[in-house]
Order: sequence, then C-alpha cells, then structure tokens
Amino acid sequence: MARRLFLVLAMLSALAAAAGYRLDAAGSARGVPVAGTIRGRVDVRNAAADPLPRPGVADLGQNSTYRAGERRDAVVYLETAPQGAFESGSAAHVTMSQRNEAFVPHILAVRIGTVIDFPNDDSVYHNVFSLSKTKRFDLGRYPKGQSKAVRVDEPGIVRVFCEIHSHMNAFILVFAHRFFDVTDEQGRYRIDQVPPGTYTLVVWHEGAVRQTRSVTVPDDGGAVDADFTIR
Ligand SMILES: [Cu+2]
Repeated sequence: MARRLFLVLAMLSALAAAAGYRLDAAGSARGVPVAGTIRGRVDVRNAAADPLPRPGVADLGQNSTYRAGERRDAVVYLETAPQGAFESGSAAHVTMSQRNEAFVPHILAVRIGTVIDFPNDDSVYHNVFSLSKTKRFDLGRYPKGQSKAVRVDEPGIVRVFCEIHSHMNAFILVFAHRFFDVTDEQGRYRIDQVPPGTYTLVVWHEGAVRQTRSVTVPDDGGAVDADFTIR
C-alpha cells in the first residue's frame, strides 16, 4: 500500500516536472509545484436574489424554507483548466437532500464523475428529476430515509426539480476540472493550487448574466484577490 502510494507520488512529480512547472527550493523538496490562490467576494445586489418560495396547494401548512442568503450563492470558476494541471482521479460523493420541501444545498458545484446522492429527509414523497442536456434523470417517488444516486459525466448545468412540488428547484454545475468554488455565507470564495498563469475567471449566479475577468497568478505564486458585484 505504502509502496503504491509512493509510486503514485513519484508519477505525479514526474508529470508536474514534464508540464514545465517551476519548482522553488522548498517546493521541489516536497515535490509540490509553485501555485497560487485566487480568492475574493461576490456581492449579490440583485433584488430578486431572495424570492419567497411560491406555495402551491400541496404546500399548505408546510414550511418551505431556504437557508438564509442561500439564494445569494454564486459559483466562481476558471473558464479553462490550467495547461498541464493534473487531476486526482478519485470520484467524489456529494449529497443534495430533500428537506422541508427544498433541495439542500440549493447550488452544488462538482467535477465530472461525481456521484450525487438525493436522500429524502421529508415525511412526504418527492420525485426528483432533470430534463437538462447535461444530465437527464427521473428518480421516481421514494419515502423518507431512502436515497437514490445520480452520476454526472459531462460538464454543464443540471437544473433539478421535483415533479410534486413546483417550488422545489436546484442547480448542479458540473466541471471538467477542479478550479471552482461556491461562495459561503459572506459571499467569499477561494480557489487553491492554481499554477502561475493568466486565466479567465467566471462568476455564475442564477438569473444573472455571467461575468468574467482576467486574473494572473504570478510566477512565484501567492494570493490574488478578485471581487465581483452582481446587480
Ligand atoms: Cu417534492
């Protein structure tokens, strides 16, 4: 096991060297290429960012609640992956729950190959589906405590709905690389381990026009700040 891990690390170091990364003294000693961080804040001022969920007949007496500010979540990502950036291959598992007649979280950002679990945490039935080109599925109805899974294999946007509750919807953004982040409660994001270079940084927010800007991670790495305002 340790031997196999060593082999993998050796191969990754060789790949990094082949990709032409500059290695500083400390970095090469650890076999880690120089890299930077792109970070900042997305200020969502769009008045429509926190709409009240529209209750339907099936929702009378139910609480449809979103996490405070969740509608302000944005996804920040590099338009294209850095040249020669190598990817770790393990497929991830993430969860999007059905809770209080809402999808939690409302926005997910994942890499291709990720398996998304859709547990039903409500005492009512749901029927999760998507008609998106990126991933089309229909999980059917299942009761509280059960879960079904979907694997995403193509980059793009998956819009998720519930056939029973029309106010339930969510977004899954699928990427072919790992250079993305969903903003936190303060609107902050952070993309780590970005090799030196100039990139197009994109911010996505539901219902808003995509914004882009150019950012440069200097040759010696470090942190680069890039803020966005969405109106
Ligand atoms: Cu539902």
